[in-house]
Amino acid sequence: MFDSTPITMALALATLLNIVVSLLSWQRRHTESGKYFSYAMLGITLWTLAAGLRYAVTSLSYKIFFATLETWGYMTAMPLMTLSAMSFAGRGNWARRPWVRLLFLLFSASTILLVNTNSLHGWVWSRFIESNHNIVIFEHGPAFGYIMLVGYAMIVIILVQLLGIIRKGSRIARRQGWLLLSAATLPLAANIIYHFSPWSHSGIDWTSVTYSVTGVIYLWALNRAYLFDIIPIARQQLFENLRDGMIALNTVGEIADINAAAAHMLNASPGALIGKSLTALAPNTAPLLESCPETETRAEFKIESAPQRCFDLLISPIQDKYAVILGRLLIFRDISRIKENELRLLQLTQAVEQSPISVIITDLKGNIQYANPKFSELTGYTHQEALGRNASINQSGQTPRETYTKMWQSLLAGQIWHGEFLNRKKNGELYWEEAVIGPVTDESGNVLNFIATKVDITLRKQSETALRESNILLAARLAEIESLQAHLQEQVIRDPLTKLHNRRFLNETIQQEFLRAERNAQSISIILLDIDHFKSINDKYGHSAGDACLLKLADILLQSGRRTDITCRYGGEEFIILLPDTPARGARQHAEDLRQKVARAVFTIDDRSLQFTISLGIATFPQDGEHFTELIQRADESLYASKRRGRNRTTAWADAH
Ligand code: GH3
Ligand code: MG
Ligand code: MG
Repeated sequence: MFDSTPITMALALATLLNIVVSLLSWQRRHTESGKYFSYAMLGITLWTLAAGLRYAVTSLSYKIFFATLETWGYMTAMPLMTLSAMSFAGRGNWARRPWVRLLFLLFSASTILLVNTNSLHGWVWSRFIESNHNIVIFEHGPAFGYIMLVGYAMIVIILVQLLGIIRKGSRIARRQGWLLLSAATLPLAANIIYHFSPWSHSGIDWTSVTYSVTGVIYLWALNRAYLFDIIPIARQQLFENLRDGMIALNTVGEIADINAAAAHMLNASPGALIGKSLTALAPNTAPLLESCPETETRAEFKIESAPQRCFDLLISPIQDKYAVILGRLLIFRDISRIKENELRLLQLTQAVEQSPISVIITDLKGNIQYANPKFSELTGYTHQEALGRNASINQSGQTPRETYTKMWQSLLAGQIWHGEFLNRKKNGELYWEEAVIGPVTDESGNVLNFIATKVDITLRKQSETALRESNILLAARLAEIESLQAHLQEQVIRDPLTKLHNRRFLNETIQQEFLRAERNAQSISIILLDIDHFKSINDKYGHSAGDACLLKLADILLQSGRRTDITCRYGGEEFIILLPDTPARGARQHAEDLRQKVARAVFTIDDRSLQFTISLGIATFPQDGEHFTELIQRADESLYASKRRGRNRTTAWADAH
């Protein structure tokens, strides 16, 4: 009943292969194209199985049954294979369209229907001619052309999709495209030969037989070329799009693969660099590549360009699963900016470390996160002691509360604060510091830290205080000197006993008084007076009693005069009164008034009552003389006239002459 021929053997092998391919592709069903392919492979398996059985069985009716079954498999596989190719070529949206699916279903269903009903009409196979070697030639009816046309149409679609992939796809996809194309070409060639060559009537359709080879290609594609597997594509994309440069070198140091970023760094396209020796392109990589290929090496290398570029390079071995070294993978990252920033940071850090100004950085609560050496030098707290402690360790309690209140107000408002603290060192010593405290903010304006820069201003403060104190002292001294000077001046122009102005004062003022009188056409009178027999008072009562008389007389003179009168002790017990704007008559009245007051006055000295009299002489400007010396002279003459006439009297010069 069965006949095992080479062709049945080949088909058995193809079926076996197709089962394996079906199973393998089932694992790739997570991609759309993989899913269609997996279903299509079931159809192809049915096809090759049925074809094998058709050639094996001897009975004609079985042969026709299996030929019908072959069409089931073939017509299921073809549309699914077309859909797979479409989605593989990125036209998955077409494959998903209902009308496309309906069209495929119609073609398949109509074909299967025609084949299954062939016994009724003979449109597909018109005659079955039994040949030798258990071969039956199926004579084709008119509907066979339709079935062929539909099959070829689908193959054309498949080929177009594959050619599209080969033309535009990624490297991996192109390779897979070529594999699928070669897999599709073989059955197509066999089919064309079967239908259009002179041997077609031999009754053997080699199309299904070619699946023993096609199956191997599929196996290869699935296993080695990652067909329908997204992981290698994803990895390839990752490799291509990575900003880090990546180069795969083979064992002799030639570039086996290079991504766009690496090619860009070497100023060439990836295609132009494949196969080139890396050390020839970038000689400074040579020393790094000399390291043992099994070990992972990390290094930094520089490219002397303007500006200089710096790379972080990781060289790792590429090994297969048997630990055979296939080459080396170089991953490098441009760290020029990082290096630049590192250098800037180092410079700034050193500037702060070496600063003659103390610098601390605190968190938002004022806890010290960094303190520079100057801070330690100034405060006595070492870096370790200061870390984590609150900046208030320096507070002395002598800085006004409102200084801190204002400081926090400014800082929390994101502003820089400037002010002075009276702080305390670790050893308890007080010191003044001038501080500038500013917030550190991120891009969004959130305050992260505070930076305080502080200068010791103790010396300045001390000299300021000393200066202030000496200023106060100086001012006091100055006031003292001024008062002394004023006192001295008074002493110069006053008589120490009676406190009346003295002769010196008279000499200084009399000229002005006379000028004024002259200018204002006013009279001015001079009264000169002398105590009568003063010698005998001194003799009788003692010198201090004489002094007391002088004081009493001075008192009477002051009490009686006008504010504008100038009363001076002229010498001994002689007094002079300058009476501005006073004519002779007024002067005489005043003189008489004085004389009488003195004559009436009774003093008590040492329980003894005492009285004395005075003699007075008057001269008046302008009638008695033009110049004051002349007038004094005349007043003196008048006084002596009073003395001569018996004392205790007044004489005006005009009366005497
Ligand atoms: P006469 O009436 O002529 O003026 O007689 P007199 O005694 O007053 O004579 P005279 O004017 O010449 O004498 C002045 C005396 O006044 C001499 C002197 O001892 C005395 N005398 C002068 N200055 C002071 C003084 O400051 N204190 C006292 N106690 N006596 C003085
Ligand atoms: Mg006298
Ligand atoms: Mg006298």
